[in-house]
Amino acid sequence: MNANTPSDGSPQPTAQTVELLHRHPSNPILSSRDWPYPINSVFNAGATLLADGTTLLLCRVEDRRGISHLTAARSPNGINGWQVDPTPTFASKPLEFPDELWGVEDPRITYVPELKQYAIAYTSYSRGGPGVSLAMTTDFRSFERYGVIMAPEDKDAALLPRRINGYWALIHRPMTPLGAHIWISYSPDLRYWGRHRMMLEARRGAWWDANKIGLCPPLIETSEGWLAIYHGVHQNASGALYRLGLALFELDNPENCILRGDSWIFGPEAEYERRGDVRDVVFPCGYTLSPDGDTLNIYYGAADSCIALAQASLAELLAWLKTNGHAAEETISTAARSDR
Ligand code: BMA
Repeated sequence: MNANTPSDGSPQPTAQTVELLHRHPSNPILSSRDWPYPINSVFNAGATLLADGTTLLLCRVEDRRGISHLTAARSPNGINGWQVDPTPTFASKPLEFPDELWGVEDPRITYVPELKQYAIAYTSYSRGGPGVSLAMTTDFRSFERYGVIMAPEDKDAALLPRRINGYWALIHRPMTPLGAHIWISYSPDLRYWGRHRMMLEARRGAWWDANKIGLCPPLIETSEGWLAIYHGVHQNASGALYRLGLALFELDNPENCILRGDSWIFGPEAEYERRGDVRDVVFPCGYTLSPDGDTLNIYYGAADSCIALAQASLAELLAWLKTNGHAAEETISTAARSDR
């Protein structure tokens, strides 16, 4: 039992004495003003480091019809000097892929060494609601689309970079009668998916992550487990508040949660996070790891209007989780008791 676990099982506040995610002074690092063609907004970007050290962001761009597409922006340092593709890099193709009728959103990029390709899991907005689609690429110029791999309503998906016990694994967030929880599914070939398991449950009641959670960037592989940065959506009288929390999962069995933090670690505070098309949203879809092997560069959409950067130490995130986290059953039983 963790030092913070209360003896009577009641929810206890955990002290957050340190800032774990540090906003970059250049924030926001990209907005509609930087775009080479007219758009409404640019936010929720997938991220990866290319072989030559270039940071590539695959940005969700909402056009002036309300339909989103993805456009690549490249920078030598991941902060400024962005070269934005002059036209949409990955636009929906509703004639060939009807599930993309109302656009493509919120990409998560995973480099897959076995395939020597990048996998992009993204939301395809169909008549039936948002679903999860997959595309593969080597260069972010041409793409092989696999189409919808998780039927609506489902989103917030990312592929793991390697097979788990012989199977590819996808994290995603289906809406089910049980609620909006994080699930994992497995596939032998990236096309046919099964063995669906819930891996992290939204809490209930007054919690910051009650009722609706979703994976943010792809899971981060560490020697201690897969680290998840996930969002919780707190509904209150003025709308929804998107904040971020941490959880850690077993390396060889990622559906098993080792630790989950009780408090959120990052929430909307800066002006560009609090005001925009959708107020009070921080929504990362990608990260890169700096050459020091510890600094995470977390790229997040702010207020559905621009892209910002926050930096964190991987070692500090893990240390925080060890001190402030609980084993999954303890958290779930605490949540179960607290919502009665
Ligand atoms: C979520 C997603 C995100 C968006 C967020 C806040 O449901 O659709 O794309 O940033 O809502 O509007």
